[in-house]
Amino acid sequence: MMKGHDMKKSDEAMAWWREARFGLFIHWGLYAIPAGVWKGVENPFIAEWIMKVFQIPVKEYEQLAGDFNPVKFDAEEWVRVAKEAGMKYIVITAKHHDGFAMYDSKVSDYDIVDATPFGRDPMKELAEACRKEGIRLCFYYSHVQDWHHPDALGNPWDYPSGQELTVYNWEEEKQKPTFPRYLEEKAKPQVRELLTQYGPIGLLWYDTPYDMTKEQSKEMTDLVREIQPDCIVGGRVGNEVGDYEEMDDNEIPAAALDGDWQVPATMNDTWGFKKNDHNWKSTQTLLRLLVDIVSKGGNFLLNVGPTAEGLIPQPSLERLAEMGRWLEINGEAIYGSKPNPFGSEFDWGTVTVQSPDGTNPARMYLHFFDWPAEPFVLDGVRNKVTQAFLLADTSRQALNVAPEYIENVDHHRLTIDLPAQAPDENVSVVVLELDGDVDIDTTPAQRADGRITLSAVHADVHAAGDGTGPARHKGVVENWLDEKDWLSWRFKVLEPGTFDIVVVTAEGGYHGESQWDGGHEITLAVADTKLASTINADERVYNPRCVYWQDVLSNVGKVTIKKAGVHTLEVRPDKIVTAWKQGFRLKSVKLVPRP
Ligand code: FHN
Repeated sequence: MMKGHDMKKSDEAMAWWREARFGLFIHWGLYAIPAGVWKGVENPFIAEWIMKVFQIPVKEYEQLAGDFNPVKFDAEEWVRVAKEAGMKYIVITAKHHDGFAMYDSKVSDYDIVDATPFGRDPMKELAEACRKEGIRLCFYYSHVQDWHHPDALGNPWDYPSGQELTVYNWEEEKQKPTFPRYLEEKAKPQVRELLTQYGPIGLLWYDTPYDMTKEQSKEMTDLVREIQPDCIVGGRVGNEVGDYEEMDDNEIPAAALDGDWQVPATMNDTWGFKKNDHNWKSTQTLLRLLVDIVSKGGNFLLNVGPTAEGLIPQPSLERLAEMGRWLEINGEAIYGSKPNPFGSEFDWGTVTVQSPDGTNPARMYLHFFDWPAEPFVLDGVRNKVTQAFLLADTSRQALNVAPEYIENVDHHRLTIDLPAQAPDENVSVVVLELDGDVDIDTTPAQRADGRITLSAVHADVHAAGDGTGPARHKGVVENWLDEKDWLSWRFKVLEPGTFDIVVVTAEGGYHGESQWDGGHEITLAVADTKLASTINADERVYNPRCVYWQDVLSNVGKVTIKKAGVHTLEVRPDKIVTAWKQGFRLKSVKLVPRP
């Protein structure tokens, strides 16, 4: 049995978080005053980084505290907004990288109670409001970067460290020998305050671990374990010693993943308030992100950046209210749900599941982003469907479901008759009640429209090289650096014919920056045909599930498959290009029938 920090949270301690699925992130601090503009110059980066972007000296940035008076702040109102949005927890910046404590700290006077005319402790007010409303309060704490502290990371303009740093090269930022002093004198005592002054805290959300040693990450985890054993430790404590995995900002994995994980996401392109950022995602986009993340087994932590007056921006309020209205009707398909049992993404939407609890049969929820014009065909469900209806339809009018078994390829297919009109313009949910627990055949199969998608999650990975990779990570195969490694899929062909083959690779990056490697040379083998090609960006397709990064399509050639049945497709690289260290990041191979 593992001990201390090596022991992940029990299922019992994670239960509320798995049930919750949707939380509110709040980035609020002194940076809300400049709101993205410093001395008339626009900050091209996220609002809360303004001090670093303009290398504002500590003495000058500190002056902002004297002007911080968010008299319109109303903790009860913020909690009401979260609750009405259908959110179950709030994570708020108790201290961001600028080092300013947004609560009453005895460790440093650089805090909202001692240094501002406001003089109130918003965390205390939020803790009370959350308790009343049954919302879990959680704290964000920047445990490595503190631009106000001479020993912490991130501020070489006031406290030179000998490193030549630009704003954006944080991956290369290294601890100074005095860093442990910051941990002992500020970070740990402040985390202790946060865990002792505000009652039970749901989650401690550390950030930007940089080059924390494993021992240091464990110390920050142990601190939480010691004071509030039930408090979940966020994945960005570093070195994988948190209780769940935090995805990169706005990054959504390409498939359902095992384990607990979360996506922190912006509503526009900033976390802290930026007066000139009007690039708001629509409610539809946000709802689809929520549904998609939950269907892959994750939590969605959606951000707002309140103003220096203490108000959540109106566009955020509108979107949250609309999401709440959708959840009021469709929440059954979200809260505590299990991930898409098919594993990979569908073009039309996605799937969540509620499993039997002994009395109820399993329910499968089909979340439609695109409402089908024709009867909808779902492949691979071995269960009998006992009932089908629209979740939004309170009369529970039955939908007709016709099952079919295609014997020669051992394939199950359901055809569902749907009304002409989608019940919801954003996401419409169809409920399939099953005869028992979900029983899905995940062997990739040709769909009714003739297409075949072979996803990375369903590939057999052959680590024939030095044995270190490639690895399935975040729903793609990545870290594919060794040309001896290869992938294969077995898949069912129902209607033989000629297919165009397209290899889909995935972009990565930070805040929309594209990191994508092309130029890999591969040989693809299927049905006695071998196709040699180079992975190029023949087409880039907007990926609504991962707004900031595109799917990059590369045409490989065509193949004729003459017989129905189970076939195999192999992808073997001849040359891999590795500019971004991730090498060949393969999401899927698509076979598209020729007309
Ligand atoms: O640098 C921070 C950033 O300001 C923001 O707080 C995000 C939220 O996930 N975390 C860091 C970057 O990943």
